[in-house]
Amino acid sequence: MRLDIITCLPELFEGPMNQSIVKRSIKKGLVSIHIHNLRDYSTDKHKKVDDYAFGGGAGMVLSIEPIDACISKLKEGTDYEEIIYLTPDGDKLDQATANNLSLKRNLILLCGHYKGVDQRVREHLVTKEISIGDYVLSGGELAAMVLADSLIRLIPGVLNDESSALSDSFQDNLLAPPVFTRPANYKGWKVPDILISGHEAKVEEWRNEQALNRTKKKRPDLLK
Ligand code: 6GU
Repeated sequence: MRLDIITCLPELFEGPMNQSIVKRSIKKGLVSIHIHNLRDYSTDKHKKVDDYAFGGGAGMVLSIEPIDACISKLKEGTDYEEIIYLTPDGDKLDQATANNLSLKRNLILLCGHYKGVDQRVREHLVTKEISIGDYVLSGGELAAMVLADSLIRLIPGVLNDESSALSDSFQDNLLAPPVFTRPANYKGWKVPDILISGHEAKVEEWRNEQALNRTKKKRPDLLK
C-alpha cells in the first residue's frame, strides 16, 4: 500500500509513523508513506495556504489552489483508488471501513486544518470523507494517523500470527476476550483454571463466551 498524506504540519507525522508496527511494515516493503507539505505547493511568496472565509466569520480556510496542485502532481505518477479528506463531519470510521480500505493499493489522505478546506475541494477533488469520532480535533493530522494505523495493521504480512488482526475487538462485531499472562497466581488473584488446562477447544469456547458477555455488558449496540 502506498499512502500519500497531504498536511501543513508534516512534523507531526515523524514520531507515530516511525514506530512499532507501522515502522516494521515499511521495513518489510508492505507499506510506503509519503508526507507532503502543503506549503511546498503554495505560489504565494509567504507560502500561505489559507485565507479568510468569504462572507466573514472567524477562522481561516485552506485554499483550493495548493491542494489541487499537490493532488494533480501526485496523480501524474499514481492512480489513486480514494482521495480521503479527514473531517469531523465525515463518515465515522469503523472496522468494516478499515478492512475495506486496507485492500486498496494507493490512497491520498488530506488533512484539513483551522476551519477546514474550501468546499470546492470536497466537491471536486475528494472521493471520501472520514471522521474518527464525535469530537473535534485541532486538525486532521491525528485522525489521519489513526486511520493509517488501522489500515496498515490489516495488510497481510504486517502482523505476525500471535497478534493476528482476526482476534481483535470489533473484527467480528465482538469485543476481544480478557487475556492473562504469568504469574498464574499473583497475590491470590488467579488466572481462570480453564486457561491453564491445556484444553484447546474449551479455551476457545471460554473465549467466545467471554467475548459475547463483555460485548453484551459494555457495547450492546454492537450486537444489533
Ligand atoms: Cl477527521 N478531523 C478533526 N479535525 N476532528 C475530528 C476528526 C477529524 N474526527 C474526529 N474529530
